[in-house]
Amino acid sequence: MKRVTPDTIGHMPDRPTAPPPEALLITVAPTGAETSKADCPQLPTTLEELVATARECEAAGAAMIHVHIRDEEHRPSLDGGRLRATVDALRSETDFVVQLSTGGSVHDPLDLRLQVLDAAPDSCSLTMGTTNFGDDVFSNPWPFVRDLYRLSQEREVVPEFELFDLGHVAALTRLLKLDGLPYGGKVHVDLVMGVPGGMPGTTDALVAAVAALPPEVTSWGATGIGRSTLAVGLASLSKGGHLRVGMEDVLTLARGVPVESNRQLVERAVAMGELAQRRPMTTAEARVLLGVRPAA
Ligand code: KMH
Ligand code: ZN
Repeated sequence: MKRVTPDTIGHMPDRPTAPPPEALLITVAPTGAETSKADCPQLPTTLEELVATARECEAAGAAMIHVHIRDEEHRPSLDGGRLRATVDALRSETDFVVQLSTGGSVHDPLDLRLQVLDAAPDSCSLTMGTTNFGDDVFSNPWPFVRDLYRLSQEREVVPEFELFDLGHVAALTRLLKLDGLPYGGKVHVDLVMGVPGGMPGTTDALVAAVAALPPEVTSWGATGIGRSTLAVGLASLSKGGHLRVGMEDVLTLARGVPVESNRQLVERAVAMGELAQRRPMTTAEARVLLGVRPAA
């Protein structure tokens, strides 16, 4: 066995350590399922565009990527082969924690949404209840939530609990009581605020949601849809939370100023974090925070 001396310590492989409180997890959600390529040609919809965006965003300071994929016609897709190819490409081209959306689009059937885990991502989104979503309904019946959760435990995929409403906080409390902790033992939550039909993207709503989180929650972040992005981001930072940004959630930098690339949104999140004396978390730190396996 190798003896550990002060001389050898510097040469030992890095041990994963818990990130310090000032480390800020920035998640980028670059594509989503709601915006069409025709309306927004700069939206990354092909695998090549997604990988290029991912590399830029990782270099800018993001540590996790929340992925929705598209088909050849740029329409939302849950195709298993494409999902696996996407996970493989992101793993080989970046160090990102790769999170696949199980929410898909509002038109995706529940059975296909469960099959997303076949692509073996590091993490998956898991929404805690049904929500009105503009004129549509984002369907997440309780038995589906439990099936997806138990499947994530079985497959060793770390869920990120997406909470669109205060009722979803109560549902998370109930789920953890019934089915125990996620794979990896950590409980990470993302408050998705400002969806028409969900909780508003305000500081007051964020404070109420954070106050109601169950004690098992080990980390949380927030994202504000559309115009609420800045209010929610600043509120999250001031409460010690993390940030999700990206073209899934917002398409303008200011009134009438379109987002040209996801990198711009990550850079703005880094700048907001700097003001709050929070530095971007590394991908290795994010893995420890979330309970995801170290990169291969
Ligand atoms: N596209 C929305 C209907 C998720 O990724 O898990 C659902 C969504 C949430 O984006
Ligand atoms: Zn999503």
